[in-house]
Amino acid sequence: MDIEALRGDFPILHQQVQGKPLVYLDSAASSQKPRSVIDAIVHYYEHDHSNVHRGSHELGNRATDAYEQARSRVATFLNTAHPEEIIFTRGTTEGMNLIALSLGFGVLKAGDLIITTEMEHHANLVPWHMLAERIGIKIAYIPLIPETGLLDLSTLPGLLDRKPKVVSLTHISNTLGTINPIEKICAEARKAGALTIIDAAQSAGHRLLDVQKIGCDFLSFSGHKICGPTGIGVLYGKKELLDSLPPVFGGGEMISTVTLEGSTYKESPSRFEAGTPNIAGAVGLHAALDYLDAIGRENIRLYDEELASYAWQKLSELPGIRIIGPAAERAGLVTFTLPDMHAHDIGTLADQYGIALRAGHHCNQPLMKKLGLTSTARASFYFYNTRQEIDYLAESLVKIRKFFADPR
Ligand code: C6P
Repeated sequence: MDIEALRGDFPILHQQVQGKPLVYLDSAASSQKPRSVIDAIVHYYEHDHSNVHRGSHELGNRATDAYEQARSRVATFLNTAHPEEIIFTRGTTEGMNLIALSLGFGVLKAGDLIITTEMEHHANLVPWHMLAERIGIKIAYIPLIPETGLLDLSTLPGLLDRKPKVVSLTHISNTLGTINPIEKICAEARKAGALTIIDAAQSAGHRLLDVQKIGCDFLSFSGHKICGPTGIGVLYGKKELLDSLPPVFGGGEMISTVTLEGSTYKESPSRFEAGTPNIAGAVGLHAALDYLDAIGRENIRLYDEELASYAWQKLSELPGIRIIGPAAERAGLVTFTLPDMHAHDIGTLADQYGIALRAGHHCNQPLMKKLGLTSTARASFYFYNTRQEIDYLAESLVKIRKFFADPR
């Protein structure tokens, strides 16, 4: 990969912040956007915008075509059996809520067991907590081994013996960088008769994802983390399951008939897409997927992992640093603490060097508690980052530590 050429595609990267060249190490929170995505959105609004699935006019048809082509493009990206298995959402969070609530409306009842893990983002915890409060589902967790940052999968057979209705977990941890063996877990869960849901927020756009190979029933990701715009995401679901599940939002476009007495609903994906969707977002996402596949997702995975292991090695040299998560086979991020420094101080001082890090609990409060921490700093990488940026991060952290110890 020609990283300098790729960096040239991202207008935002070429600026100074705090008087220093921007070093953007926060792509796990949200990635930056290449020119082709920005142009696709501008082109759509300048030429083709109207509402979708409604108009009998030229612009309505163009917008509908663009929206449905985006759906087909996502279907190819994930290797789904049908384009109708793609539901557009606002992002991973909405996708995880949509499937949890739909199951909660139609399938799950008091006492039913859901299995998830101790490393989940709140997007895969809070919806289940809400169903526990409202309908009395039970939740059990695959434990995290704090020393290795891996799941303790020796507990899985015992948990599956309890006949869970759903197994829902993250593919890649946004804090640990752990890559979970989702194919294996889905296969075991399926044998036990459970539905499987994958949070792919940190893996989509960073590696090949083939939902048929993974063998999951549902999978959710966000466009904004993979070079697409904010406000657009995807929930994949197996067609026969989606068509049998109740809708969550009601309104325009998702109905077959409405009378004053009640409504009947279309099949998927329409039954889950009430109201005017984010058409420009879908167009931007389409351009993002084309962009990523032109680079090659396997190339991106290898480069991400190379940067992560380089960063791990560089940052390990800092006295007293604690790096969280597995030492090897990790995704493109490194999360750490420095002695006697709050993560927010690290983030604020790194910003003075032009470096964008994320500091906090990363929407992983139970994970933080398990690790005995309240917050950490995180550097996360994408294909537009370089080893030089990691060197600069390591040098800046040395200066930050010195300054913090003696601010004079
Ligand atoms: N993690 C991070 O900085 P949304 O906000 O819906 O696009 O994605 C939610 C989400 C769900 N699952 C995982 C594993 C995630 O990492 C995220 C988003 C960001 O780590 C913001 S907290």
